[in-house]
Amino acid sequence: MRARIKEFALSLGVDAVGIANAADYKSPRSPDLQEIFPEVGSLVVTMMREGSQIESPNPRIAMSGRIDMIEFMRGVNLKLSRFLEKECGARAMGVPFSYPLNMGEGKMGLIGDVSLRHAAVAAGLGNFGRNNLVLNPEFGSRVLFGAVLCDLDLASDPPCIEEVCTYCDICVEDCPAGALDEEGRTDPMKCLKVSQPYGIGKAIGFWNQVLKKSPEEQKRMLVSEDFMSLYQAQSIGFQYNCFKCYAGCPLNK
Ligand code: B12
Repeated sequence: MRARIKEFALSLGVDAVGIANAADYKSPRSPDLQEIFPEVGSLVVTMMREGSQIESPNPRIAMSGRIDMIEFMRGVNLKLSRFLEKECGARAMGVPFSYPLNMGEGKMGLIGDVSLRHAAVAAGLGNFGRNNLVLNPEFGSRVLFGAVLCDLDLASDPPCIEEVCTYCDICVEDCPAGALDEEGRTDPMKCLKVSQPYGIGKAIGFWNQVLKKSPEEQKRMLVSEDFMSLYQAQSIGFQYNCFKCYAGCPLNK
């Protein structure tokens, strides 16, 4: 059955697929998988290489490549879930590629319901590098992951034992926010400030300013580039303006 599942996933156009038994998924800060799906047995983890679009100095072109990837991976999740349910007699649940995220206290959108990096490691698709991203031996760090949980009890693929990252530190030097300075940890606030300039922090600051201004100044603020950009970011979802911690990774060349 695992061969059929993998063959189907690859036929959808993903670059690689791995399987992890739920017992091998270990992500200490993430919620238990059983809280999401009590009968969970395995994770089918898919991987897609990101294209050259993220190298564009034009942030809209770079982000548009990411939006296409999100749409594509959402389609993969749906088709794979349907395959698992119709052809394998399983129950299946797709994992959000990025969002929705739990915005509750202590989480604040920084911890996914399933950690796709830890899922990828458990499915043998790679291991963590200096940039705290999961690197794949064939494609390097320019890869994104998706996953579907199912109640089949499948064995995990063999772990990736080879050290993929060369610890050249180019990712650390390339990070404009200094978010990777401490080894083994990404500073989320430093990262967010640069990578999502029209994220929630900017929105809070903007509306705090609006409240303090005169009616005339408020009118001007509502036609400013800042407001228009916030409006756009809110209508299309999270918007990344930075891809530098993996775009310059020499393993992608
Ligand atoms: C929230 C989130 C963020 C937050 C918080 C990041 C964080 N510290 O986890 C912010 C906004 C900062 C962020 C930034 C980015 N993200 Co993000 N993000 C997520 C999301 C939605 C949840 C992550 C999560 O649950 N983290 C909380 C827990 C799991 O982290 P943790 O327990 O603290 O574990 C961390 C450390 O302890 C350490 N770690 C743990 N075990 C080990 C083991 C070893 C050996 C080492 C060295 C380190 C290490 O690394 C972990 C990650 O920092 C995932 C999607 C998903 N559902 O997984 C995408 C995801 C992780 N993001 C991704 C990407 C690509 C990015 C960005 C490049 C932005 C962009 N342009 O796309 C940057 C990269 C920043 C970086 N270099 O770390 C990809 C990563 C793909 C990959 N190849 O690994 C994911 C998986 C999305 C996807 N569908 O593919 N992200």
